[in-house]
Amino acid sequence: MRFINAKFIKSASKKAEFIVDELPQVAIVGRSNVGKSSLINMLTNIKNLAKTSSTPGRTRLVNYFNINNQFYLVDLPGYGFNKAGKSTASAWDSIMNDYFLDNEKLKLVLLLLDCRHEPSELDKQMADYLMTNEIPFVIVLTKTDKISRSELNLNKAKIARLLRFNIDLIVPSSALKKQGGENLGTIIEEYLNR
Ligand SMILES: Nc1nc2c(ncn2[C@@H]2O[C@H](COP(=O)(O)OP(=O)(O)O)[C@@H](O)[C@H]2O)c(=O)[nH]1
Ligand SMILES: [Mg+2]
Repeated sequence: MRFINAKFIKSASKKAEFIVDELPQVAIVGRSNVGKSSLINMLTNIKNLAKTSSTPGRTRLVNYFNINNQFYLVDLPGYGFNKAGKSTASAWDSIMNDYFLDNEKLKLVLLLLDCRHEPSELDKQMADYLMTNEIPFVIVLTKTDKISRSELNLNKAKIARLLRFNIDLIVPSSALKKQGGENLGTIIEEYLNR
């Protein structure tokens, strides 16, 4: 699938503002600064569709992008920060629970991890939460332009082992080099058609 027609629809700050309609949803989660907005911009090939930032954690918004009138790509708040932008020990934030639980339109979650680092406690909480709640997800490794191919392979295997996650469902990506988009398109299409 190519993301031919992408449009920002709205930001929601609470459950009452969430979009509930006939279109399925694919959500993106990960800690602040991992590269969520950059991935959206890469996938849609629109430079500033999602705002990127080097100062994490200020906004707690759920951002909806309509893709091809086929589904919503949903940018969730980066975890590890509360509403005031202070760091917290929990990935949890009521807006995330509200979004995830009983969301019949949610077909797939992309859990983003920086390819350079071991998953943090918060990343593990996030993966556990998705598994416990039987929410389908794949892991997307971001910023692969920052390490060598051999390092990437080592880190990928390590992340799979630490999170007990199928290594075949770990997708490397680089927004800078525009890599990984085709793979993700194929995976998203597959989950939308389930
Ligand atoms: N080198 C490199 N930098 C990236 C990549 N993706 C994101 N970044 C940078 O990482 C920072 C955070 O990115 P952003 O997309 O705003 O992360 P978000 O907070 O998860 O939405 C920005 O400075 C981006 O330019 C990538 O693939 N390669
Ligand atoms: Mg962002």
